[in-house]
This record gives sequence, structure tokens and C-alpha cells, in this order.
Amino acid sequence: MTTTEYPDTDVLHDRLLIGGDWVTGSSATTHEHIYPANGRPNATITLAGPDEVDQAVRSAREAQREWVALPVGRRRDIMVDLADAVHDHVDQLGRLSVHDFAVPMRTAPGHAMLAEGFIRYYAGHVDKAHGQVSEVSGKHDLNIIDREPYGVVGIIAPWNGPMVVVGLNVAPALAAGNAVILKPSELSPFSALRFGEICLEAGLPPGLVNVLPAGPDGGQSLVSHRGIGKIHFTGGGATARKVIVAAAANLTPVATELGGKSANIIFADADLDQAAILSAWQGPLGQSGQSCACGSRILVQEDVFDEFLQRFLTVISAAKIGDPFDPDVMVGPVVSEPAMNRILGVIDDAVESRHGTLTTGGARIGGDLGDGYYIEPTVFTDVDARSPLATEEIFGPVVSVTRFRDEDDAIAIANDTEYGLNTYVQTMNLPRAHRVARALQSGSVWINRNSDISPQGPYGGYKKSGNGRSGGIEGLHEFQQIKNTRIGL
Ligand code: TXE
Repeated sequence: MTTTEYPDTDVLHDRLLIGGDWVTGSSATTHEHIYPANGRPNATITLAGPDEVDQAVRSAREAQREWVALPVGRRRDIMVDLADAVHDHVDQLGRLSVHDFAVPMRTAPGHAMLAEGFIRYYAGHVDKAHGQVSEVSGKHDLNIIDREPYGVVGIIAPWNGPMVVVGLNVAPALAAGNAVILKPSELSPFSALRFGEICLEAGLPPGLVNVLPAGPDGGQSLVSHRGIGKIHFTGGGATARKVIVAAAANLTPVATELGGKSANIIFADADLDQAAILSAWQGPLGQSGQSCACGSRILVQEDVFDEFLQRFLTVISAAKIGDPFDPDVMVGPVVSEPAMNRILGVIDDAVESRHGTLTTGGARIGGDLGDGYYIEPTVFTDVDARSPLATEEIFGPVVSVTRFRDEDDAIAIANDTEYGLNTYVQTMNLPRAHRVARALQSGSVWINRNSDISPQGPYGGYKKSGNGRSGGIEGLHEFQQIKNTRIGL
């Protein structure tokens, strides 16, 4: 199929959504968006520049005043209407995610479903905000503690999950009473722009949600704008440092959700069939390993190493790789030619430096898929624990499988990383599961299951995986500031 034959090309929006209007700005540049599955352009999009960011902040400020002036019940109902509207467009948003970054259509609607779930969850918080009254020394005084919105918040999304960020961060920001400027990556503009349009269709005030695809320059304009009350950044650590430095000019607070190098610990008492399936999909197969939640360091108790490895490789070899719009395809390409070349470079370095034994994969996939950016699911064993393979986030279909002796050994290896986003543990021993979970230095621990991020559980990192929390009441508090009012009676 050529890209023009793909569905929904009529809603591949290529402009900015500011104040409810589609805008192609003078200071904006353009970006030729490439469909990763065939290396061909599917649209030329407008990127936001400083003028467009400034215009969006002005629109957002107006809309935010209108938003908080609405009765809470009305705001709640509008957010419920938004959840319903996203629900009605889950498949279309899924297809746009495929156009965005070639995530297989088998899983793409799941991003929009997650967004719907978070929007619906936070809609329920809108009319249940309770302040507090606390006793103070002047016993006739009245001391009131309130949580208030920042005003206009900037939300920066990574290319691999704009609709996930809509759920994790846009939903609580709106529920907390803020207006939002959402900046998707230039590599994945379409689903976010369509979401912005759905917000207008669902009745949100124009300008409450502005969608400005932009690259690093536009991103810098957003984070250094003095009209932004708070920034939420999801992306890599290197970029996070640039964001924090730029925001520091105005002392704008920044919450971050960053990368990971997550361990997946498989004990001898685990269900090895289930562990093999979970490890393959949470590892090199799901989104071709392009996920912050990728379980890229698979640690297997030595007694069952060979038995697990054989089952794991069997699951990988059975996965169908191809065009993400094909409903039978489970694994797509990586996001871009630079990403493909970077990942292949990591693999070649690891082989040349003997940092591990290449057990399967390692090469670009040619043939019918040769125009796309496809890499074979790649597994290294016996990896040098100090090598880049074992310590650096690869963000591609490359994982390591190594042995450990006992529980203490597994915990030590799992924690021996500067990251701390997720850890996975496969065991049927309940006391062990709790003991190990308590000892792990990561914001999320998943026992016998994949990383199923849900509204009820705050998701975020330890150490260099970031400081933000998305989900739960913590996710709402990220977008509120606290006011203490004391009245002398
Ligand atoms: O990140 P980048 P990518 C992490 C993942 C990996 C990275 C991949 O682990 O490390 O994100 O996503 C914009 N000023 N997570 O490649 O390059 C850029 O346009 C302001 C963790 O997108 O850091 C994009 O919109 N903005 C996450 C965004 O920053 C700038 C889940 C991120 O870009 C900028 C998913 C600049 N100077 C991925 N330069 C989690 N923890 O949940 C770029 N940008």
C-alpha cells in the first residue's frame, strides 16, 4: 500500500491549533513527516516558533479564566463529554498514531483508550476538590488551605506516546483548572492535533487546549516563556536538562518523566511460559522496544536460564513483523532513519567490543520491508555489566539476558543503574515478591504482569528517571499550587 492509500489521510492535520483556530505561522518552519514503515513522506507539517508560542499563551490565558469561572459540575460534565468523544474516536486516534510513529494497529488504539480512562478518572476529581482548615496558634484564627491551578501549563510529549501523555498529563492539568499548551514531537503530530480538534467538538472552550507540534527550537520557546506557570516534560534525560536550564530563567517549575533501563527479574519459581511471553512483549517486541517501560535487562536465575532462554527466543521468532496497518502485524519499525542507524550502531559496537554474545537478531530487515526502518528483535546474552549495552537506554528492540545466583544478587544487579522507572519481577513466591519489591529502587514495580499504567496508580521514576508522578491524586497535585489563607477572627 502507498501512504496515500492509508486510512484517515484526510485528518492528517498539518497546522497548529491555537485558540481554536488552525494556524500556519510566519515564524514557524515546516517539517516533512516520514512514515517509518516505508520511509516515504506522509505530510509536511507546520512547526511552532516563538510567535506561535506567544499567541498560544495569550489564548490559553483567556480560556483558563473562562474555564475556572464555570461551575465545577459544568467543568466535570465537559470533561466527561471529552472522555466520551475520545472513546468514540479511539480507532481513528489509533490509526493516526500509526501514521505518527508506526506503532502496530493491534496496539495503537490502546493509547487512546488509556487517554479516555485518565480523562474520565480526572473528570471525577473536578467536583470533589476539598480544601482543608487547620488549627493554628491564634486559636480564634481561621486557617484555610486551598489548592489552585497554575494558570497556563506547558506539556511536552515524546514521539512514542502523545496520546499516553494526553491521559497522564493533559487530563489532570485540565481537571486542576489549568489551560494547556501541548507540544507533541515533530515526529508524532497527528494524533495530538486530532485530539485538540476533538476537545473543541466536545465543548471545551477554544484555547483551553492548544496543540503546537515543534522541534527543539519551538520547545525552547515554550519552556522559556514567562507566561507558563508549570512545565511537564516527558522525554530523554539529555533534553530534560535543556528544558530545566531554559525554565530556570523564569524559575518555572518542571516535572519530568524520563528514560529507563528497567530490569526484569525471573526467579526459578516463576511460570516460565508466562515469563517468556511477558519478557518478549515488555522487551524487544512491544513498540519495538521504544518504550520508557521497556524491560531491557532480563535477569534469570541460573537454574532456569537455558530453559527460559529457549522459550523466550521461541516467542520472539513467532512474532509477525511488517506494516503496522496490517491487523496481523505485531511488530513495526523504529521511528526514524537516525534512530535506526543509532540502534544498529549500538549493536555493532557491542559485537565488536565483545560486550555480550549476540544470540538472535542484530540486523536491519530488508526485502519487502527494506524501505522502512525495521530492525530484527535482538538479544544479547552474557553481557558485560559495565558496558553501554547494560547501562545505557537503547530505546529499540535490543535486550540483554543474563544470569543471577540468588535474591540478593538479583536485587543488587537490578538496582545497579542510574535509572529507576520500572522493575518487573516474575515469581510465584508471595513473601519473595514483597521482599524484593521493597528492596527495588524504582517508581513502579510490576509483579507477574506488564506495565499496565492505570489512572489509580501514580506512575513515575526514581533517580534519573524523573521526578513527576502521573495518575492518582498525586497526578492531580502536579498541576496545583497550594495557598494558605489565615483570617484573624
Ligand atoms: O525524547 P526527546 P523522544 C523517554 C524515553 C526516551 C525518550 C524518547 O525513555 O529517553 O523519551 O522520546 C522535545 N527544549 N520517554 O526521542 O528527544 C521534543 O520535540 C524543549 C519517557 O521524543 O527527549 C519532544 O517533544 N523541548 C517517558 C520532547 O522534547 C525539546 C515515556 C522529547 O524529546 C527540546 C516515553 C528542547 N531543547 C518516552 N529538544 C516516561 N517516562 O513515561 C527536544 N524537545
